Amino acid sequence: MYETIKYEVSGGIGYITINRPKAMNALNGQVLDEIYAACTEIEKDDAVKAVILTGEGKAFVAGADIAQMNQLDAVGGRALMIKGHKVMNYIEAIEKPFIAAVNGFALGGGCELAMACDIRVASEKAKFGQPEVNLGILPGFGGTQRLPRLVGKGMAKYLIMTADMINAEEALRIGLVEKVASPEDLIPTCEKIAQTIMSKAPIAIGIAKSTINNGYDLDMRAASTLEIEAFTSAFASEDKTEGMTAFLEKREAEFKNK
Ligand code: DAK
Repeated sequence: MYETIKYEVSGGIGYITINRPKAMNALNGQVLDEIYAACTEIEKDDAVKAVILTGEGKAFVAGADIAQMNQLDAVGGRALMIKGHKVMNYIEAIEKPFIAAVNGFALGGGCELAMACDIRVASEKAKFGQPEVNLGILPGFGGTQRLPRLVGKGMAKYLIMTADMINAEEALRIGLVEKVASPEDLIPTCEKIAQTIMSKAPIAIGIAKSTINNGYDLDMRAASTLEIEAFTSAFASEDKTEGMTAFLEKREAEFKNK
């Protein structure tokens, strides 16, 4: 069904693997369409409780497809940009955890895709960068906005203006990734994180994700109101009764996503 990605579900985890290794998994319109389509499946499918997004071969994603971009006029560029933003925003909107398993180069749109995920784990071989200024452009899939939110304004400007590539250790130090693993341990590390999250109350996890994402740009008063409403929704769930009862009965909770 998909040509540029692989998508499979196993043990409650949806695995999206971007699969254009000969082009370093560069994001063209088709890849973006297929990631979006996989996200539609993920959103609908109750069997999928968490997602791991990775790349085939030595790159995670080496950016937007330069060959395709080079053919586009401003109108085509704008359409591609809207498509890219739709994908990134959709990943943020789905109330399930997305973990980026950054196996190699995460450049430009690749770094932006990883930043749209909830948690990033880097292989020791990963390299991050926003090299757009080398091409006469600037980050176009949300990088000027998500990067400063993750690493601070100064470091974001440094990375975007110098186009410097940084390694996994530096990405960890500046807060661009949450963990670093050896290449062999990358997927198992992501699976362990996914399994830990999957053992918690799914409604609470989903609402926590949307509350963090939606509250981040609000002022504190509006954000606090958002949290009160979000908390109230989780408080009304059967999982809240189960979680608290299980604690008091000194047993493991069995959450039902209700
Ligand atoms: N696009 C298309 N092809 C790419 C590519 C890319 N981003 N990155 C690599 N490839 C292709 C290479 O052209 C090469 O193809 P062949 O020559 O084999 O046909 C093949 O992948 C292998 O690449 P290399 O031979 O270069 O491999 P190396 O190991 O030597 O180097 C590298 C790996 C990742 C360091 C290098 O390939 C590289 O620097 N790649 C480009 C990185 C980059 O500048 N990425 C683009 C960032 S700009 C917008 C929306 C969003 C964006 C822009 C506009 N709007 C719609 C307007 C976002 C832009 C970006 O992401």
